[in-house]
Amino acid sequence: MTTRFKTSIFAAALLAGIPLAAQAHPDRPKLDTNGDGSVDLAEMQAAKADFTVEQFNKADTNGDGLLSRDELRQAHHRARFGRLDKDGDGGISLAELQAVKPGATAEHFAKMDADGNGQVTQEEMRAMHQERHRRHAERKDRKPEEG
Ligand SMILES: [Ca+2]
Ligand SMILES: [Ca+2]
Ligand SMILES: [Ca+2]
Repeated sequence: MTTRFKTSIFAAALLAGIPLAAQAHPDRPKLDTNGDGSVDLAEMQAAKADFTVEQFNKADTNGDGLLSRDELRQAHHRARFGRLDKDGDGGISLAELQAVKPGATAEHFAKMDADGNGQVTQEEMRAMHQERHRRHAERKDRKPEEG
């Protein structure tokens, strides 16, 4: 039951991150309609009619015909990265970042660009997200109750 609940939450995050039409109902997003913990192509297309087999296969990294939560999350990150990486060279330059986030400064960029080569890779972006999640969790741990 818990897993199923988490999958729904996760589906919400995934759909929210994909700027295409045909999103599931925002109050009860449900990709995994048969509740087996994974999402197959039919379930994906039920939620997003324009989702292609090609997209599915790309997301299905282990090729078992199902998208696990992990695979969905990775697909989500990839999609996000792909939107930023306009020239598709596998790295996000400051200009590419600013094209999407005009408020982003060189300082922001430097924080993401861990190895300082002027390109933020998917790996660097993922590391940054993980770090942010971790710090967020730590902060919550440190202040169990306040106010
Ligand atoms: Ca799979
Ligand atoms: Ca690029
Ligand atoms: Ca870099």
